Formats: sequence, structure tokens, C-alpha cells
Amino acid sequence: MIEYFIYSASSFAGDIDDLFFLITLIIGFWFFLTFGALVYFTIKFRKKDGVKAQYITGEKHSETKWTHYPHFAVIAMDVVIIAANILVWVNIKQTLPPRDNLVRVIGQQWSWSFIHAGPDGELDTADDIATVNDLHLKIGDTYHFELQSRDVLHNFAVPAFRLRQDAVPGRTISGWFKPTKIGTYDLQCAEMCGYGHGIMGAAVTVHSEESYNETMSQIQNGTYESHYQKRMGTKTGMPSYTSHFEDEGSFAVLLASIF
Ligand SMILES: [Cu+2]
Repeated sequence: MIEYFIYSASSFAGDIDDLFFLITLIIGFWFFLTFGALVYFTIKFRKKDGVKAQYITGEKHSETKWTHYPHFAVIAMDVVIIAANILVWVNIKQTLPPRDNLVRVIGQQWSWSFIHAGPDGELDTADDIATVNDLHLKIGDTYHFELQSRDVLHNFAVPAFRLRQDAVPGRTISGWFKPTKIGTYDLQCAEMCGYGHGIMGAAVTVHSEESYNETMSQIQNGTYESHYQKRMGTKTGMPSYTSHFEDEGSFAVLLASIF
């Protein structure tokens, strides 16, 4: 159901959605049951002329069972939710499937840098391809990411992938994702990291193999205009967050020029 509202573009997005659906279903059941009972009893036992209110201590078993039994049922359903959570957590966060590709993601106040491993599939080699606020991925490849921060806590969040991971200064955090749908998706820093937090976004583009190779060679020979550049109205290569902007009208550009 969630995919009607947000694209589902990674291999594990469905598992996360199912988990949310399960939690919504269980909590929704109790929500309607308790509020239904509340409304029903409020109306049924409302003030009536000549009827005196009773004081019930709720100590007899015939009375306490009405709180104990639902309580046990709620705990049992909590166990179901926790078990489903652990399954999904283990599959996504504790398991690292073999990689087809590698990318380093670096957060800083207030932009994202990406180092694509290039054709040799290794980082820190001559064929690495660096971009700012513009991540390019090949559909169907299992990516490992190395997430770093240059200054404070950031969060690498790509809602379409159902992916969210804190970036912690001084640490390299690894994880994985596998893009399954061609398109351009939002990446937004999801950890309050300073004045420019709100504009710390980037574009994540999932390409077909052909379009990926073409884009990568355009980036390497300097003819590619990134989504970030298009959005910010600048054609300068490799802009940093303090770049010179031509489109002075946009609020994001105004903010970006302040920071
Ligand atoms: Cu941030």
C-alpha cells in the first residue's frame, strides 16, 4: 500500500513495507477495538436521571480479566511484531550479500559526495568517479556502500530504497542496497546537522546499463550536467555547497548561498 505514495525502488523495499503494513494492521485493530469500546460505553452508560453512579474497584477476577486478557493478547502481538522485525533486520542489516559494485558516500555540512568505484570495482584507484549531490547507480547491481561523515552526524536516507543509515564522524559504516527500478529519487539528510540540514539533499539516479555507462563517461569527460547543477541553475563543474549560483530566485539557492 505504501508504494502508492512512495516509489519502491530497491530489492528490500517490499520487506520494509510489509513490516509497516503488519504493524499498522495490528495497531489499527487495537485502536478501533479500544476506541469503539470507549465510544460505545460512553454512550451506553451516560448520565441518566435517577440512576446513581457505581464505584467499581476492579479487584474481582471477573473484573480484572477485562484488563488482563487484552494485555496478554497485546504482548503476544508484540512478540509477532518483534519477530517480524528481527527477520527483516537480519536480512537487510546483518547480512551483506556479495557485491557487484561499490560506492563511498560522504556527508558533510551540507552536501553529499559520492565516489563511484569505476570499472575496476575498487575504491581509491585511478578510475574512481567522484560526484557531488548526484549518485548514479546501475539497475540490478548489488551495491555495497561505505558511509562516512567529515564533520557531524548525518543520515543517508533514500526513501524510495527504504534505506536510512546514520553517518558517524570517524567511522566507516558499510551496508548494501540493490536498485530495482529505473528513475531519479531523492536522498535527504535525515539527521539534524546544522543550519543547512534542510537543503542537504541529493539525487539518486538508477540507470539501465547503457545509460549508466553513457552517464559515467560524460561525467569523466566533463560534459555531464548533474541533477544538482540543473536544480541549482549552475553549470560549473563539481559544485560545492558554496558554489556560485545563477538562479538567484530560488529559495534553496538563497539558503545555499548563505551557508
Ligand atoms: Cu545532514
